[in-house]
Amino acid sequence: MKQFFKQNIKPRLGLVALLLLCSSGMYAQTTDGIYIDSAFTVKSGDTLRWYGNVEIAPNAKVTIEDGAKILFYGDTLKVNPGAQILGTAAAWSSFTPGLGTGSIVFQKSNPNTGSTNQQVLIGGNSGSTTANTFVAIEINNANGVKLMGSNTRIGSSLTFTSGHLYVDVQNLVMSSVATIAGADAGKFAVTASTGTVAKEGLATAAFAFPVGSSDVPGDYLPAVMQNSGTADQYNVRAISPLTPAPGSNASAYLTRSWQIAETTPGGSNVILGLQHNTATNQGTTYVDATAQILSSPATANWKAASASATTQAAGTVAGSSAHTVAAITDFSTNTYFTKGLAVSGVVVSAKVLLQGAMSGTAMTTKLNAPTIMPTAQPYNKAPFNYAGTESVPSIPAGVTDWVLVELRDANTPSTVVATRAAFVKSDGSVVDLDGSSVVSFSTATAGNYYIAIRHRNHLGIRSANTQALSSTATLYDFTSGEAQAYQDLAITTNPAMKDLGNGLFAMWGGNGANTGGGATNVRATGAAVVNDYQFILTVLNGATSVPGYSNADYNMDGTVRATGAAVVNDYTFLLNVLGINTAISQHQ
Ligand SMILES: [Ca+2]
Ligand SMILES: [Ca+2]
Ligand SMILES: [Ca+2]
Repeated sequence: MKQFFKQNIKPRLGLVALLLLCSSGMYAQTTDGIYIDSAFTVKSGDTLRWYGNVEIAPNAKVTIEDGAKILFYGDTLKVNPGAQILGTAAAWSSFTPGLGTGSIVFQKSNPNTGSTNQQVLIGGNSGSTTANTFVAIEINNANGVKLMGSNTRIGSSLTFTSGHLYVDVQNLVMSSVATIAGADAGKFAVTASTGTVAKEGLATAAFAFPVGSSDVPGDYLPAVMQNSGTADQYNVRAISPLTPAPGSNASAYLTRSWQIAETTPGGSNVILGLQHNTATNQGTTYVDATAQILSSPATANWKAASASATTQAAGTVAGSSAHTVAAITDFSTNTYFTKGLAVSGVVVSAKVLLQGAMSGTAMTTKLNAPTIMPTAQPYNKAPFNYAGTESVPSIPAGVTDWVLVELRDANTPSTVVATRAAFVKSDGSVVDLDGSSVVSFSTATAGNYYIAIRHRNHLGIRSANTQALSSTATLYDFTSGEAQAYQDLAITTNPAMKDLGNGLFAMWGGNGANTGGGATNVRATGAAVVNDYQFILTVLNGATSVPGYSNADYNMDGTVRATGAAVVNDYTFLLNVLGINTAISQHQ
């Protein structure tokens, strides 16, 4: 950019030359560049015209008195860090940067050249609240103005007369008292990249962030905020496409969203109004009348923004497609907002026991102390082939192992509607990744399902009947009776679960050979694919014992063995599972 200026600034006019042009009433007709490197004032009532590019030096002081105006017809206006733009010269020692009505108007076409180029504003604001603050800016260029190189801060006002302000990767920062006027569906701040419109010290006075997309004309997405909590700076951008993905109900969503950040996390009490226009892309089943404001942190699914998220009112945002939500307290957990129908989600609260891990009336946690089990879900291979990305930084306390939880279709229970990897704890409770919550299926809709539980070396089970599932948890306890699990009457050798004899029922263990013909039964004889004893020998590969997380570790103590005392011998455990039977079969 520096090179650009060096090629275009000729001659460099100093204070004397500019004052001469100004005071003489003969406005510059040249399109040559102008370099301002000292104090310079536009008097109240005067209108100055700049036809070429302008650069304001770090030590320059440009005063635009109230009622004065600079019409900028050049292509690029650059303010260097350290330069001062002042609203009044009345009190040099006590001025407030940026306050006043004197404005710089970005205007095209250029009467000398006919240029209608988009103009560039390099605002030179490094983040300081005082440096390089414009008093007032007006945009009157059909091709708009683009921010480049640095942020632009405005002390008093921004006026849209014609054309957009393209913030690109910069921030347009409005002071706590600055206002924006004239924005509508034809002229607004385009936030197509990472740049935002920021408002300092936002408090109870409503402020409209005039953001939008330029993908299609009229795609104007203003957000209005009022904050009765602790005043803070908020940065807002409208983004497209929708981020993050909303899950399976994507067609019911507005395909635009807003990203809102606060500078100091927490302490907000914000009423947020979001508006879109008919030009805005909508999902094929989006219905404005029933839409809610939804929110999401960066990586989760959308949910209703708060308890009052269904509140719909024109409220602080004018227009037919305005929605409002109140009492948002924290923008670190509500980063993204959109409009649509919330996915209510389904939760499963279940209790199961694994025969191999039983120790008295509870299960061991030997795979978790020290941690032998993986921190990522292990069901990404046959026969499960579950591609879920469930993982944790560390295994929560009390966890016995990973299990797979499935929602099965109410009419065709072999059809899996939704799947989650989750943990089973020593008391049998099946919990989500935090080690305590019920298991969430965030993209499933409320309804009747069979609940199925599967494990890597135990035979799977499913509920005897369908369960009415919703976002409200109801415990389904498989351990309390044989009839809790579906019983396949064609299987006569064994019931669906092992009767532990102490009033508890558990999933049958010993199923290390769990693919092909061996997937749904436990055996200690026969061809290798169905022979769960042969599976142990294959894992041992001649060794006496193999430590680690293995499907051949039937008693779940962290070591595979086929010899030795009964308490450490996985083969002995397998024989105990079988009892007098040649095979134990799965009822699922
Ligand atoms: Ca805050
Ligand atoms: Ca098997
Ligand atoms: Ca073992």
